[in-house]
Amino acid sequence: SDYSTEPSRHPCLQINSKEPFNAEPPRSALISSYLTLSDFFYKRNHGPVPIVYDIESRYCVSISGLVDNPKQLFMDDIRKLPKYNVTATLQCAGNRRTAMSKTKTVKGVGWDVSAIGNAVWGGAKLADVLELLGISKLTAITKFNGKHVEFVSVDKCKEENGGPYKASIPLIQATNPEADVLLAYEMNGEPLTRDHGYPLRVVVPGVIGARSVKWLEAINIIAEECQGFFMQKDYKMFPPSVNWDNINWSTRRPQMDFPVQCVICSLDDVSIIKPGKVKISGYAASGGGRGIERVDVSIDGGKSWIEASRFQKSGIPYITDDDNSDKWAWVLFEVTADILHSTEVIAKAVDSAANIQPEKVEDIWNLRGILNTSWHRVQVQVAH
Ligand code: MTE
Ligand code: MO
Repeated sequence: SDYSTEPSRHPCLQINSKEPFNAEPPRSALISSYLTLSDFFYKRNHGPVPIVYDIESRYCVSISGLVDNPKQLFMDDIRKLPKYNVTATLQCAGNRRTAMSKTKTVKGVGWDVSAIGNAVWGGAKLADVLELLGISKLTAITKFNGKHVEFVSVDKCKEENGGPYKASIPLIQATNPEADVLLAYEMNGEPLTRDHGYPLRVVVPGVIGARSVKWLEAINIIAEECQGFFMQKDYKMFPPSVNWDNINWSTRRPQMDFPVQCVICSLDDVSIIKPGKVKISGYAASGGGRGIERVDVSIDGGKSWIEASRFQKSGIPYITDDDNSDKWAWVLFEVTADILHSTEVIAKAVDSAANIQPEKVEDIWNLRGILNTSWHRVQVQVAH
């Protein structure tokens, strides 16, 4: 593969893998604003970043498969559809993998806590695109029951033996306007950057990042879920008893929604502080459009808990699952506590379906190191 035409990146990023490029921002960048700037947004690639030419005249997405009239959509056709701005958090299923690996080694690129970001994605709704082909939410139930929509990229990756990255979602989700699945050409009001999928990417809100295919080339309506590597041989959740000798990939479904997550970003794994008031802040997010009901913080290793305040847009109080809250987006949280002795600080969240996080990473250990949503713990050492 050829990595000679990679885009330039912000020097603050911590590089977890150079080729393909995988990098995350420092923790502090995540809580500096509700929307993550694209420079600071984690980058998770499986091959070289493709260069897509002739955006206005030649670049197009072909839509085919189980449809009577396949179609080619040019950028102009996509821009002509109603434009939606959806604020959605994208999180890699491998976020916090490095911490899971400390229990027992897992396979995969290491990530600290910043394989996550929150952006306003601008583009057309996939539901509107499919409507152009005569596929509505209703026909998805009647004529196309159980079918999937496959997204195929331009990039080439070794896991697909040099073929393109791909993934699929159920057609019923793709045709549901309320699921807000986008073909996005903008991120935070600017054209997508090359790292994030220029000129066009899929954004599937509330679902692990792996399904939001970048550099979109084709959409296929297919009878069953996509048979690609990242759907069938990766991004599946296994119990701790499964290892590389006894794994049977076909026994598990591809992971879609992400579970409730919460991370402290104002402190490092180990921080040395002066005794006194400490601001503890970070992010919490859940999948499937579930809001964050509560964030609990402990400054005594989990013996007692204080409720943190939650917010999205500053100044506006966050109300869980309210019409004015961004349902696909994270909340930032904040609490100030008096810390006088060295201790363990912990944060955990509850989502609007009352889902909670596992206490110990050991209980959810899995060989691919995905979905580490265990209570986030940091050590604070008080220097007198
Ligand atoms: N799409 C393509 N074409 N190639 C990829 O390597 N990586 C996926 C997804 N879409 C990937 C892709 C994964 S695993 C994640 S977590 C997100 O893109 C990361 O998106 P980002 O780099 O914009 O943060
Ligand atoms: Mo990912």
